Amino acid sequence: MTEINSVTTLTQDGDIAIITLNSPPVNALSAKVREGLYEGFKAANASDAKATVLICDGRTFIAGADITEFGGAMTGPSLYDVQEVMENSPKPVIAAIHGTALGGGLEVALCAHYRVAVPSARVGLPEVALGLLPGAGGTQRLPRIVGVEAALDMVTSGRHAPAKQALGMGLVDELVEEGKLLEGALAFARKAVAEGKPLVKVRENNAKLEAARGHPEIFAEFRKANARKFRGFAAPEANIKCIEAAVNSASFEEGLKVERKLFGELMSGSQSAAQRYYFFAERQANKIPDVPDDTPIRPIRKVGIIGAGTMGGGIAMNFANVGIPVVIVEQQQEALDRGLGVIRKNYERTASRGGITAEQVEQRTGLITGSLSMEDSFKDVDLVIEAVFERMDIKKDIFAKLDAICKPGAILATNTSGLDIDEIAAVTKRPQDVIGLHFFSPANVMKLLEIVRADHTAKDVIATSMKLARQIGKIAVLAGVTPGFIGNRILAQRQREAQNLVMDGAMPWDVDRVLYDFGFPMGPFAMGDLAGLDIGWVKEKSHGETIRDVLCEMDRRGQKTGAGYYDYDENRNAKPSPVTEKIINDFIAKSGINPRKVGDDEILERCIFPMINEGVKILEEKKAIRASDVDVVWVNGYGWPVYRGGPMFYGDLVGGPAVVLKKMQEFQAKMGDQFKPAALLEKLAAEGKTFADLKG
Ligand code: T1G
Repeated sequence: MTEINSVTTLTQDGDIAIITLNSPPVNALSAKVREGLYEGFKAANASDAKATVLICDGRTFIAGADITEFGGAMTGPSLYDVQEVMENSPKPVIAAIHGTALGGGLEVALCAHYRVAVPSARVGLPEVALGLLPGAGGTQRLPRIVGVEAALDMVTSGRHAPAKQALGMGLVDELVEEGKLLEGALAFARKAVAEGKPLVKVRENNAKLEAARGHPEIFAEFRKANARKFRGFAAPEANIKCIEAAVNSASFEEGLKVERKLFGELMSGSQSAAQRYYFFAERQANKIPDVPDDTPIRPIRKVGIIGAGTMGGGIAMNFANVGIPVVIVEQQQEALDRGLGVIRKNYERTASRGGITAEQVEQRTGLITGSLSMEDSFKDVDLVIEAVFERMDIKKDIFAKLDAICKPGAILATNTSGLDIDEIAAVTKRPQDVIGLHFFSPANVMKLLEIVRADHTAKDVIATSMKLARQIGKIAVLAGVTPGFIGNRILAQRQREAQNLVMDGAMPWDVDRVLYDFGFPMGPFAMGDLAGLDIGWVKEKSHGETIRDVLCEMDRRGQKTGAGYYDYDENRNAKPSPVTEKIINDFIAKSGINPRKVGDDEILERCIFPMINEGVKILEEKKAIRASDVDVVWVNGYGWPVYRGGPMFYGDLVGGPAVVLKKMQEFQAKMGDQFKPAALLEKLAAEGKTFADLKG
């Protein structure tokens, strides 16, 4: 065995050379790994071996370039150098893939002459998720193997294709037995030598490109079909342009030049900086400083849910989806039947779209049972999640009962979206077992889970909840007990200003347009119309005190009544409403305010900057662990465009605490203390710090 460097060894099995990488956690293409590959292949090429196998130790094949090195000075051999010494090897090179061959990892594998994989492996070019594109020939080699349409899908979706599918697309040449990757790769190498298999250089396969040449409609249709999905993002279009260049360029090198140019542009842009920041922010959110990774986990084998409404039903599906049985308790049979019926319909709809099989529908609905009695059903559950009306008295009554019914060690969770969990926990004799699990509607779809730590919540309850969140496919963020926790508390700032902007003269559709153009899926007024303006509205108590009251009194309750802030046509397309405009103007006139022209910049800053300021307050009060957690909440739970990183990252993008402070002070002077800067914001500005430095 030759140790090429600290992460690479070269061994030989008979007449086959084996280059093994071992650079945890994911064999990313760091300078060390590139050096090991380059020197390893030079040595193998010069040896008497008849073929070379590239394989990785640890949990995965190369999962891409080392993102932590981006923006730093490049040292040692480049990825191109590595690819050249592989592709031009005088003997067959076989890449042996397990785990995930992603990004630069797949681009390296595409420079091997052959690829074998275990069935559990996945391959993909997910650079678009980092606001980038495959910058090591991936956009030029991939379409040469899988064709233009499949390549467009893979580089713009960033999806990880299962090995079996990759085999079907020609990305992998053979599947070998699970757990026997090296043996399978060596056998393939020996067969290649024995049969004198050609040294296939993907870069020379032009057939699939020629088939697409002269068919620009392929790209036009793809752009049209995905315009809505790619809205605001720079990377997808750059990826498409690279595939187009692969088809239209006279040579591989020419296409590679286009790829390199567009890669550089994306890499130096703010969108990729935001998306790379976000990649690590999501992984940081898992880490709770005072809850070590080895904190014991309570087993969750059975879950109880109180309430079969929209939230309860959606929450139940998350557990059934991963094979955990759930019992839902309701007060009336009719409500229970309705709730279980909605769950089945949701699964059947997913099955009708090919998302799951009919058998899985039966399997999952079979795991969800109903009951009218907590006493009968909750004695043996490991976790109960209460998902009933947002009324403190009801929740306290339920938790007092749960305290008496549930076994010792059961976790008692509430899905409240902002009530005081310490007050709820105080009605039990086991506040250490009480925690907030705040799901977002639709709970079976939305990725975010705000896990709320109350004063007495035990560390193993937190650790168990964080782990369970990953198990059910959620991105969890830990929050402290404060009204509205992280997400809703910040949302209240934007909602308040949206309403105030209308009172100052902006129309609802102006505010919505600015936030839509900023990148949100929709603005607050369109969102209100979608959800229904009468949520929490009580007809008997309504006396036209707010614009919403007036709209509801006129039965303009949103999309469901064909009118709300907007007027809706039969296809629910919204258009600004002269009726609403008159209601607003009358309302303003009555309130004695002089309306004025409100510019787009003011709309944006008045909606966004108070959100950043509130994020600072939440960290100041230690209700969040780090600034990036606030961003993970908003990107995953409230539609903040990931290519702007999140409210705190955006704060740094627009110039940092000093800029946000100055604007808040301007607004405070003009409009009042609702814009009062957080003390910590003043401190950050004074110390020249950034929001990214902020820790709770
Ligand atoms: N670079 C550096 N660190 C990485 C990394 C990477 N590419 N991928 C993962 N990590 C770290 C991660 O931060 C975490 O660290 C640990 O590994 C485990 O990750 C030229 C330009 C591979 C599917 O986009 O999608 O190649 O928190 O918690 O859930 O064209 O990580 O433990 O300290 O996510 O099992 C393209 C990114 C790069 C793949 C594993 N590649 N990674 O998921 O573990 S750009 C990617 C993933 C590129 C070229 C271009 C996932 C995973 P820590 P994890 P996981």
